[in-house]
Amino acid sequence: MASTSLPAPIITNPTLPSSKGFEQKELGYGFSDLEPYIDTITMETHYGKHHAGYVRKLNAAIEQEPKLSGKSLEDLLMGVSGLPDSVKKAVRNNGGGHWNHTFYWQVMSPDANGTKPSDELRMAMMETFNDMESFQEAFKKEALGVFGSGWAWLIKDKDGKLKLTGTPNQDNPLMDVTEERGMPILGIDVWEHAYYLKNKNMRGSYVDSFMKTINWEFVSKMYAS
Ligand code: MN3
Repeated sequence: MASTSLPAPIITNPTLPSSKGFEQKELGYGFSDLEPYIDTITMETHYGKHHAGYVRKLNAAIEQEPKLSGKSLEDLLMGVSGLPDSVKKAVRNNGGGHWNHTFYWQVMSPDANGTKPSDELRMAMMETFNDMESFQEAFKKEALGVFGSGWAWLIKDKDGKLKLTGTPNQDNPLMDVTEERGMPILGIDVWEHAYYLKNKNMRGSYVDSFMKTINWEFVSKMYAS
């Protein structure tokens, strides 16, 4: 049975809709800036078509249930099991899609090289994974283990412990329909649309490339929040 309690820690910067509904944040870097790790066409399509589509469909669902308007995206996701049946599935899929992609674009950075986990995060990672190499192996294994479309996450659970987990489709660990709940601090999209143009069916080579784009300053910030 899905738990109704909120995951702790609660997000400190909720994603609020404007008068026009939810909007995509600017990417913050160019479509070609993650080359050679993530290719330009994938970024362009992924941000401009896939992510934009989730936002459009999320807003269309909220319009059908005006009492949900004005709620933060995190509130909607943390209470998704209790939403009206008319919009539950649409909010789960498209609200999840909007949150997950907004997060994913920030995890990656063209300036990732040289960023490092904060001392606090490094200690927590050592405690859970022993060393960075073992973490990378475990993270890759989690990403490869997601069957079909979904995401792999590093989360901070309600006791502050780090954990790896995977979710199907656009689910994420904030949702009250998810088994392993917690605050995502790192996440990778393993839908084929995230890598197929460049890596074809080689998810592992995409995961290796993705690892080189991780902005550890962002991950550390999420861990501290
Ligand atoms: Mn995607």
